[in-house]
Amino acid sequence: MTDYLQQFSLQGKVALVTGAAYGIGFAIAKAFAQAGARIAFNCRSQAHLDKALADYKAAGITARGYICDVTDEKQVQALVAAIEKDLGVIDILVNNAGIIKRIPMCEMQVEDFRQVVDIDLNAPFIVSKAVLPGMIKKGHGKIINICSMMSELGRETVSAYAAAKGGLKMLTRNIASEYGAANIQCNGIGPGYIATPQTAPLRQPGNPFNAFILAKTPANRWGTPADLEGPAVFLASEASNFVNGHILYVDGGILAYIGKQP
Ligand code: NAP
Ligand code: GCO
Repeated sequence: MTDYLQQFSLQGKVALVTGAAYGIGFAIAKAFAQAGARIAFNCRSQAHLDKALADYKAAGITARGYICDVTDEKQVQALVAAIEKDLGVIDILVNNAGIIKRIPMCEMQVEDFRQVVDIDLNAPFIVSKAVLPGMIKKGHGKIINICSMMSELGRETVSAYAAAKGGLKMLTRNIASEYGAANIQCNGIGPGYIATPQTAPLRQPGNPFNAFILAKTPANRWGTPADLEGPAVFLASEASNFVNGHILYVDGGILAYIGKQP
């Protein structure tokens, strides 16, 4: 009997996970390594990079780290060239790097709006455009865009983030449409509310948002980065070769639930 689980293996693959110094990206990159992939990651801060390399090493993972701002096309092109030289042509890209600014729209400066859209939407375009030629030449590729609940829902103070993540959902579908014939699958992961530095302000003791999210989540808990590892390995592996343009929500059921009665 063939080894059924082999279809989930990432053995021999080169994966780039952007913004994987910590948080969700770190967990996904770690899972990819444990599934056999060679890992490249980037971030903007040397201090974050140095700590991340130590953290990957502590997890038994040899990851290649690079300083690169994903909004800068020349830096991204140099990043992809360096990874191809160090590890080989990129088979798997996870557009994970992202920021959020929680400001009421009428108080938000346009520069703040532009920065969120630049990192959360324009950068996935830039990085995907940089890796697609290698994937096309190789005859296969996987692109995974980290979307959000805000790809489907709005809420106060996150107008820029919701606009960007809504756009990222449609960029995902368009890459799937345009490059499916080249055997490239582009899908999204839509995490629910995950305990990372990005959501730390929402989880401060006494912040009513914490109870709010627990009431909106059937699982009645915040997600952890580890909850995203299996879904990410699935979408990066041959097991998902006929899954294309799909946003896989990993949210504990938030999108299915009206919320716990007070
Ligand atoms: P995080 O803890 O804030 O980590 C963000 C990562 O992105 C960091 O490594 C950061 O490193 C990097 N980064 C930010 N801007 C960058 C840029 N311009 N160029 C390169 N790297 C950059 O965030 P997270 O919670 O892990 O979230 C990761 C992704 O999941 C984001 O796209 C986020 O929108 C999405 N998401 C998060 C949640 C959640 O509840 N946490 C839910 C749904 C979706 P440097 O600052 O050192 O550059
Ligand atoms: C917020 C949160 C969310 C999460 C995530 C939910 O302020 O509402 O930061 O946006 O980060 O995107 O899926």
